[in-house]
Amino acid sequence: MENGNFYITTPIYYVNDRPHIGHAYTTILADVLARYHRSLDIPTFFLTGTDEHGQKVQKAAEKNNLTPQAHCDETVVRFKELWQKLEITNDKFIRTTDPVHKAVVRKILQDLYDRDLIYKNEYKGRYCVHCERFFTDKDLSGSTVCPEDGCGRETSEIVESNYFFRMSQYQDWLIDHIKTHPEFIQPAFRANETLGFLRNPLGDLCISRPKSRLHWGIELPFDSDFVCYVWFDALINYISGVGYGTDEAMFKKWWPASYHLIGKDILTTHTVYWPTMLKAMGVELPKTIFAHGWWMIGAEKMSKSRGNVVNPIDLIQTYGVDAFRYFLMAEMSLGQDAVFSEDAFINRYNCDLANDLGNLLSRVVKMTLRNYGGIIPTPQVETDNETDLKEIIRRAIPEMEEAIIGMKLEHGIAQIMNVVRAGNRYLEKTAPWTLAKNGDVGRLSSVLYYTAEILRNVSVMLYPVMPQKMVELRRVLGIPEGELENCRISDLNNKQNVLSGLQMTDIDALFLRIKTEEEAPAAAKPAADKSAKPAEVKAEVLPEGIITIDEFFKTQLRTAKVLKAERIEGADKLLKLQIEIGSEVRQLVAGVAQYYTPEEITGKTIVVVANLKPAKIRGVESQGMLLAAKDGKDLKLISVDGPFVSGASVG
Ligand code: ME8
Repeated sequence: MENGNFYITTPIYYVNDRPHIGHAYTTILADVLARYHRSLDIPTFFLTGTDEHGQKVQKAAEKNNLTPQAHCDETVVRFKELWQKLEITNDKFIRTTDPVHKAVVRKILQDLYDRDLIYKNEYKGRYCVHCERFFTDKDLSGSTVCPEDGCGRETSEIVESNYFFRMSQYQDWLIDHIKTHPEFIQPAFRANETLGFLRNPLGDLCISRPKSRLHWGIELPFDSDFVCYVWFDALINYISGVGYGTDEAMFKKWWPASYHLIGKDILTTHTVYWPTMLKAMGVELPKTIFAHGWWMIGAEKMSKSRGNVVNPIDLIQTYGVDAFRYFLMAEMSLGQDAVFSEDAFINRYNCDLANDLGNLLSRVVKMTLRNYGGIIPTPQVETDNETDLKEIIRRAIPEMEEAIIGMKLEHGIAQIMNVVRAGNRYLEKTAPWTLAKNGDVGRLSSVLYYTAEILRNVSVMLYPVMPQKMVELRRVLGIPEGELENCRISDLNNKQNVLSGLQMTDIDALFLRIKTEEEAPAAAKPAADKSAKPAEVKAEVLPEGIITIDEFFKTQLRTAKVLKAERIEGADKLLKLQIEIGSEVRQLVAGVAQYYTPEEITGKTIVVVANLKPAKIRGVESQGMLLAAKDGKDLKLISVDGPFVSGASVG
């Protein structure tokens, strides 16, 4: 954000494919990041679009008896409609068949040709039609099948004249740029992959296709017998989409891009072809190319060619748009692969959304309706409980900002869910139902007010992830219509006591709990969205003692930092610990006093079960359990290998 602005892009997807969860993921991720930046008052531009030239489109159009353009016009709708359903807020949708884009590509080609950075030569090599890539003998290492990850199709030998971009001359410069700009390729291990690729001599890049073989592309301005290679054309969308060559003021405003979000499958094109192309054009490089991992089905990448894709529309219809967005964002650790399963989806939905968030809202609404006719009271008597709670909320805001800027979105979301859980514990602890029974309106007013205040803060912080549901939640809190979508994180700290006097409305459930077959074996489980069909969840019979991965993940393991430890009088095996889990501070009682002194354990980063029902141990409340390995008389705490944040998920 050198110019103070935030410009984010997704890959432009092949218009031929039907969008699946993988495409939806990158686009939702870009949308969530764009929305967060807007909510921090940072001028933001978000570009997505479709890649429409090349052999695959030409072939598909021929098969359907359509011109390639008519075929693209028909298929692009799949993406546009899905993005609309998913509430994607892109500022522009670029198609590589847009006349403006085509003109920019031709201008760039002509300029590079005029400066002898593009030349003609005869080419002999093997070609993969599917990937539209040439491969040298070295790339193929003796084989004839396409080496692209997940492809493996037979390549064919080709001899033809073509135009080449002098990419090889930028090899040393590129290596140096990557080494001196650690933020350029993220996560860092992906930079190492590109550097590994650059250990071999970099060849020049074939940037043309003879029309005799492929006519569906942008014609080279200096030779009408050829069209431009689809990747050379496609990458240019990132600059043509923000005014390069047509609107200098716009280009200056948004370029260099803050993030090109991509999947790890297209790392080389983005971290080798694209920077060298920009260098040749004399254009600054994007600040960061961020390659996320893959959604997998079992051990395989989800992809159309493997025939294992999950259609986002089915999930949206069954569980709703926001639950789908939430799951994708919360489940994948940015940069790593993640396995998709409907069981994991339901599990997360039930734990986080129906139980934690939904229950907190239902409880406060019911209590406020019963005791105040739904009008949120003004807090009267405050205690340490409120001070602690306010502190939890206050700390969550910068932590969320940090998570966004550090591209640790799932961590930021986990922190917000910790705030929600702290809200539920606050209700348990302060027991407003007892306060109401005893007529303690001084305390009751505060408890209901601050629970609503947690929900208001959560609604702002989760709005970028679940825009529809957070608006619904805000409507229930009585926030005026005009302010329902006014969810600016930058305003959160400034707005205090805004809820008193607002009229809450009743709600059945913000997220209806989904019953799994284990809970209701004979009955079909109700769908989250009343109008939608229930999803299939099949109970699997497992050998005794074996659990599924989803059962394992019901246990929420988190890193925690021990802030303070003390002995418990009369219990020589127990220590009372104050631990920090992300933004939350909890008390834990642990049977480790014979192995660790309070001084030894303080400061350690340990692993705890974070979703254990609180229990009283020797009259002292314990909100969770730490993990330790025990062998006879020896006990050692389970910890992480080196310094680490608290609140991170373990698993
Ligand atoms: O490569 N998991 O387009 P494409 C996660 N047109 N993300 C996935 C995924 C999966 N299983 N499958 C696909 C192209 N994606 C070119 C791009 S850009 C100048 C040209 C996402 O339709 C991910 O972002 O094959 C991946 O990089 C992209 O879709 C590939 O989309």
